[in-house]
Amino acid sequence: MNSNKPEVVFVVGGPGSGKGTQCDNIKKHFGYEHLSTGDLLRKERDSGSKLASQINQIMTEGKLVPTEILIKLLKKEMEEIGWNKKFLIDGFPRGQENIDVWNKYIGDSVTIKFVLFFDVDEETMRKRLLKRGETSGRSDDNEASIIKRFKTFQSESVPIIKNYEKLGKLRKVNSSASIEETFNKVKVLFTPSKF
Ligand code: B4P
Repeated sequence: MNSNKPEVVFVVGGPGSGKGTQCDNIKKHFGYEHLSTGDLLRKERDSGSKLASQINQIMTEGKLVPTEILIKLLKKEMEEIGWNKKFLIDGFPRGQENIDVWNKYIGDSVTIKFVLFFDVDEETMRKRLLKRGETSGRSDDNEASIIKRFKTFQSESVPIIKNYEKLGKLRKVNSSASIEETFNKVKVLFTPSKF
């Protein structure tokens, strides 16, 4: 890519679709910096900041945390890592507000390479999240929160994913198979011959 701007891949998909799992692999194989929006928000919540209880309540309800909170955390992290890197932004964007606030604070200062979408049915995601919930201690890995997270995904995220598809920016990977099989499909998208 002929630009000095940092390169960004947005990574989207339903809760439990394998975003974080595959980002770990992409980071190892292709040298990207991996920023998980969920992890950034959990870190802020656990820091005991004045936003902690608000963030915790919203996440447990499966809703989206106000983007103004998230974007500050994201921008700070990108600046600390260094603006000359390649970034995977995992769990972003999840709705139109995410996009609008991103455009306001970051926008043209980076190049969006593509939007990677992990597509998988709800039943598979539900099973994965409940299994993770046995050990994760996450306040949102339980049956009631999962149902709400699916609703938020359908109402907020699906419309913007469809729009990226229309714009030709979307790279869709079915992630219902094993982690290894899914990563084999992901690898193809990150090989230079695709660009
Ligand atoms: P996240 O932390 O992003 O939660 P997630 O959707 O469950 O994804 P995660 O990456 O953790 O899980 P993965 O699918 O890899 O977000 C949590 C909350 O934070 C949101 O609900 C929201 O409140 C807030 N938030 C986050 N981003 C936001 C934003 N942009 N704007 C506003 N609010 C935001 O993996 C799940 C499980 O499946 C794992 O146990 C994994 O091992 C397993 N798994 C993955 N792939 C598998 C495979 N192929 N086979 C078998 N198991 C697999």
